[in-house]
Amino acid sequence: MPDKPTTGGFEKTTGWLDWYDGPSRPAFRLPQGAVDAHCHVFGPGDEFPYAPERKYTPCDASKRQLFALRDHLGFARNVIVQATCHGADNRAMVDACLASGGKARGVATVKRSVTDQELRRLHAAGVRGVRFNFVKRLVDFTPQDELLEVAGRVAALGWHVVVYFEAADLPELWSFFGALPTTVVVDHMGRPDVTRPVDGPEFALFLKFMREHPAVWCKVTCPERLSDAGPPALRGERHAYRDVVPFARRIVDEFPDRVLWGTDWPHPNLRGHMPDDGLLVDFIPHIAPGAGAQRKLLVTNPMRLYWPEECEA
Ligand code: 0GY
Repeated sequence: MPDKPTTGGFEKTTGWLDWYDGPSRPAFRLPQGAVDAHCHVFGPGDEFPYAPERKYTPCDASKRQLFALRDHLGFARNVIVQATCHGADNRAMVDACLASGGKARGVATVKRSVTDQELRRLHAAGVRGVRFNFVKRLVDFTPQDELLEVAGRVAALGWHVVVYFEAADLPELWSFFGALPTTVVVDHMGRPDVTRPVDGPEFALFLKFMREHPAVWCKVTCPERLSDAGPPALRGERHAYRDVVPFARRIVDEFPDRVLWGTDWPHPNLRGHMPDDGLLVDFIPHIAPGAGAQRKLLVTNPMRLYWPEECEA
């Protein structure tokens, strides 16, 4: 079969920049049991409507398309993260987790008003974390006392908190993150400005943050969002997003037991270009050279966080 299609020919509806159809087959062979620990499902909108308060409208990206991509790239499992365009309505994510046959776990968005019964229902569906989003272009403000209360309730279920913020906002969020009573997972390396030096003060602050907080983990994800250099200029060159490599590699080298990786498919809210997910997988050996680091990044670490019952004590 040629490299495409991977999506089974399902109809796509556009409303935003469409995700990349027919991703290439990665040259890098993922280790057995690899987890795509950051991806989304969107809608379909007529079944799972988008939130009225959303800041963007994505193209539909269904669970079947996600599972087809998983198999095409060579992943065994997914962690499906609730995106802001679905607000605190977790139905599409939960539906995908339930349909995955145990191959997907989820990260939800919940409000202070969420009931204990609903939290238990989410847990039974496979949810193991909540996401707090501080990116101002994506969400309206939520008071920190409300977030702390939610964090306390989900920590009791053994869940963690995923946080998404811009690097410039780390200083003001530092003490709040430090006060969270459970594991904290930072999305996309805290969005460093990769045009600045990897040894510069901004990224040094992020490394210090991880050093001083052993419960903080990091997703070394989204080179396509962070890169200034962009995808490969030359056709056939598979080493994309070179300017992001030193940042991700620094984190993987120093914190090999606290890193996760994911595709971010279907790459919501992205301008400029849509990444080839096969090329994104080929980014991995550049940031995690060596089978040991790759195994931790792609298998051991996400399994510890999302399928701990399958890990040996
Ligand atoms: C991502 C990144 C983005 C969007 C969201 O929840 C979201 O809408 O996270 C972004 O726009 O940077 O991880 O999907």
